[in-house]
Amino acid sequence: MTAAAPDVAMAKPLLAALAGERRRASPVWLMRQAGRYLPEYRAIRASAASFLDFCYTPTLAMEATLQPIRRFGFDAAILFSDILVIPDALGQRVSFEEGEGPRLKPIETAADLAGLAEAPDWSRLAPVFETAERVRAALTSDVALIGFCGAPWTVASYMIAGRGTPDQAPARLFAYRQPELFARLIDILVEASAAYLERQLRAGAEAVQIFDSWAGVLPPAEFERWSLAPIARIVAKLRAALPDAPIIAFPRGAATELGKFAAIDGLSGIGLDTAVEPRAAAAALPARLALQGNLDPLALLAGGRALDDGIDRTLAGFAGRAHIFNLGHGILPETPIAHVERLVARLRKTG
Ligand code: 1CP
Repeated sequence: MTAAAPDVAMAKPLLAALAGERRRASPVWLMRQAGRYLPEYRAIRASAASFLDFCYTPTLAMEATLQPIRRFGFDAAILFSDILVIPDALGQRVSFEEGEGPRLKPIETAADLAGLAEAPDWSRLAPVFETAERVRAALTSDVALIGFCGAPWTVASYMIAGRGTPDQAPARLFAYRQPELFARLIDILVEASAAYLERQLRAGAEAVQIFDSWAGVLPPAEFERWSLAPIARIVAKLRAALPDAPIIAFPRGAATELGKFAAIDGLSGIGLDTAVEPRAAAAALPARLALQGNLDPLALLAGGRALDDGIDRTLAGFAGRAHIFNLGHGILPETPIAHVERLVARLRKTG
């Protein structure tokens, strides 16, 4: 964010890719790279009373952030937290039931919405920024720190349903039936998310990713209104505050609408899901964007030929573009550690 930024980008392969540089070896990190597939994560997770306590305890969150870096030598660490800390900080308390995922008191009425704070309680999120600061100080000079948030549509879908669902039908229905109210919720999330990312960047994050994990359940008109436009507003706000901050968007399932997404002004990279064909994406998406992805998490879980072929096809497809190797969605908890080791070894050998 200073005159030194290009040198930093040179030293850190992830930042170089986000600045548009092509290198022989694609830098690599994996979505959800910290977590239950790691025995050392399960061990420290057991020491916190709840998942949110875990996220809000800097010593533990820092350790969870660094575990996959120590084990695999990834090119980027992603701050250990969750997208649902934003509803939590807006006053819609979040809990995580063992083995069942998140639980929130669903937002159903105008009164429920009015019960939310206008802005996050930043004191509740202070441990997240402290974690970012500490992790950044602990990383070696070649590893970048990524901060993140959920996209307004994805976060709103959990706030409305109060839990994970297969297709976010509760939020889609809410948006059809009460569009003004839904727009109000999205507005709150746009403001909160932009400010949250800015604070992560000022605390030590060097790039940010906006996870729109549920973009793909929306028909095109709703997609533009609830997924695309709010993310474009966040990017514009962040660009105004921090002109050089690298921003990645991950619109999972965007499919035919991916091109519109890639056209968002100010994006540095775009995360591609498993359904995207690398060669077609490399040919179609604007050259100014780094492309991130998109090995099938199930190929990583399966290992063997499926893994090796998947890696090789991914690399071949994105050849010629600034590329960040990643999965098409988060790593699965059953993934064998040896397969992740094999992935990193193959990427570094190919490079
Ligand atoms: O007890 C536990 O260990 C809970 C499992 C867990 C973990 C490890 C949850 C609950 N969140 C996380 C961490 C997390 N979540 C990270 C950390 C950094 C990393 O290593 O990548 C990140 C980036 C997230 C982001 C997140 N949370 C997303 C977007 C990415 C994606 O996978 O689509 C979503 C949708 C969530 C919500 C959430 N949090 C946790 C769960 C189980 C879920 C999914 C709920 C559902 O839809 O059923």
